[in-house]
Amino acid sequence: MNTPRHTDTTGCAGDAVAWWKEAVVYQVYPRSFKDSNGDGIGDLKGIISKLDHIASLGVDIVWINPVYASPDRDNGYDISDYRAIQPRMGTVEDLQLLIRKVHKKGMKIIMDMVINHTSDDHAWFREARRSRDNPFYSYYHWWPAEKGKPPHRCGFFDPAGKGWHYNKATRSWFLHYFSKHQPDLNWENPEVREQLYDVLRYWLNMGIDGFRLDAITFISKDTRWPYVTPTILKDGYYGDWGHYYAKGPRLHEYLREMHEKVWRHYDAVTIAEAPGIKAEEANLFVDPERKEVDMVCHFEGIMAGYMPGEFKKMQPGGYSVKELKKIYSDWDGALNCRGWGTIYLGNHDQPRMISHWGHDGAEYRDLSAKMLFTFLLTMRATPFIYNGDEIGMVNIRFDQIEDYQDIETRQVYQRIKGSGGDVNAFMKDQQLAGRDNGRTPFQWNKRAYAGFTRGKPWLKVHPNYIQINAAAQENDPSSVLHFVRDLIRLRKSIPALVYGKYELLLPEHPDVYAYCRKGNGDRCIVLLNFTSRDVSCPSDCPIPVGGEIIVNNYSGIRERDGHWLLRPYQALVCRVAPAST
Ligand code: TEU
Ligand code: CA
Repeated sequence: MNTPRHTDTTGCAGDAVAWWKEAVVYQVYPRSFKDSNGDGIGDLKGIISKLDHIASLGVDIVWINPVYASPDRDNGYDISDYRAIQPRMGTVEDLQLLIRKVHKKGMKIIMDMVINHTSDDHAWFREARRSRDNPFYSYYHWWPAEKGKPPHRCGFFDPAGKGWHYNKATRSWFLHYFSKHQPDLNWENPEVREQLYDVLRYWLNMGIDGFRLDAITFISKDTRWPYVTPTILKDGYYGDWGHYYAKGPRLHEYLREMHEKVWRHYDAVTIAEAPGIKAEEANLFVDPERKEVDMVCHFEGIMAGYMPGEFKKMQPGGYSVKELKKIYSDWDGALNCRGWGTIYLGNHDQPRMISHWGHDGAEYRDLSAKMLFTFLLTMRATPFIYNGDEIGMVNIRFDQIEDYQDIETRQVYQRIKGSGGDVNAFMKDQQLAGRDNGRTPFQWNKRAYAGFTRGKPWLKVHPNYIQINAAAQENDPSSVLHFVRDLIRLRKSIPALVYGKYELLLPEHPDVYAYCRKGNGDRCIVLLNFTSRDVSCPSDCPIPVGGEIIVNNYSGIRERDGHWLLRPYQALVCRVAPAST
């Protein structure tokens, strides 16, 4: 698949063909995908046993979340040995077998790499915290006690919201943007950078095809440690924190160095997880001339509808379709002719796609899933499918804090409780937004624990697995699963759906997201009703005469008074083939 399938472009230098632009990514959350040995935790052998399912979708890249040695405080996002596989996940041999099998099926495999921080159990940190003279002390960021208290920084997963933790032996605080078990690495130290580049080469040499770079926008810190006003650095989660933390003075210098020392020597794809990055900054990362990374996963789309300055609290009434259109159109506009985008509607840090953006009640569950997949797979960006979404999995909505395993939910609960906040409101918000909603075990079939494990799963299985599971979807030609497969095939057969220009239609329509994808005389018009109501598409809605409907999640199209009438969550794609233009 290194050779791109398509040769036509829009004529922009930045739209040059590349295999990863034509790819569809499938994200596997290994812990919850398939358990092979009955310990209740998904593992590498489990993934291997389900590769047929993945390949059957027609996806090109498999991204696996971290499987390195880790005390698992944050499900692997706290690495204690960069070159070892977490024994619960399997062995290096299992990984090598997975790589071979994925390649044999014509797909690529990328790993998640967490290099903003390590685990506090990593040998570097165990040394570092012993004394200031230890050679590893300078691998991390410290604030010495003789300077008084450190200036406030956020610890996103800290029960007090604090990003500095005091270490007695060194009489200093260490920095941790996430939990105190995840100390931030000191990228100012060239030895740290060399060590990390070596880790990247190690896995690339083993046959890995690239990386998703976790929280990479946070690696550079302003080590003059300026006082930052609380209005900029809110204790709250989604204030402006991201924009501050993602603006470290040497960030782009580090990314260019990484490119020069690592990526340049491999045909690897690099995807930067980019919290805090706005559309206008996107090209600083992905403009090919800058030689930094291939793509970024921004947060603006996924955070639409959350209350600013609050911890993952949804706005009453949810997101607005107009806001969504603006965000995605701005990103497309910013990248147009220069960089290349990504699109995702869910991942392991988010609630389930259908519960978040669609409707998870029985009546609209499948319809809204199909509409959302139509959106995901017809935009001008590399689409990321999160495992389970293709079979229509939805939020579990726990009502007890004990059911949650996620460090984020648990710590924020402590924070709110400790400060006398409204824990009941928080529990309600978590039913919509909590990360564990997206992490419940994959629902394979209607056997015990949804066929995920022979033992007891590490996180509860959604009770709806009897109806919603891969086996049932497989047997139903009208299922979400079949729809997704068809859409992926369609995206691959129509170059305009990959490289074609994106043009927003009906910008003022409050419910319908409509756009056109154009390239090489080919034109596809996409109409998406994001609501559970019948809505009319005004007469200026340019359904062309002679167009062919190539996607419809209903069996027909309704018309009233010369207007198209879109049914709840209806998705239509109309193609005006090259011959008829
Ligand atoms: O997430 C980075 C990040 O910015 C998170 O704070 C994210 O905003 C949050 O999870 C949303 O609720 C990455 C990983 O994807 C996440 O799973 C890790 O917990 C985090 O880094 C720390 O490594
Ligand atoms: Ca297991």
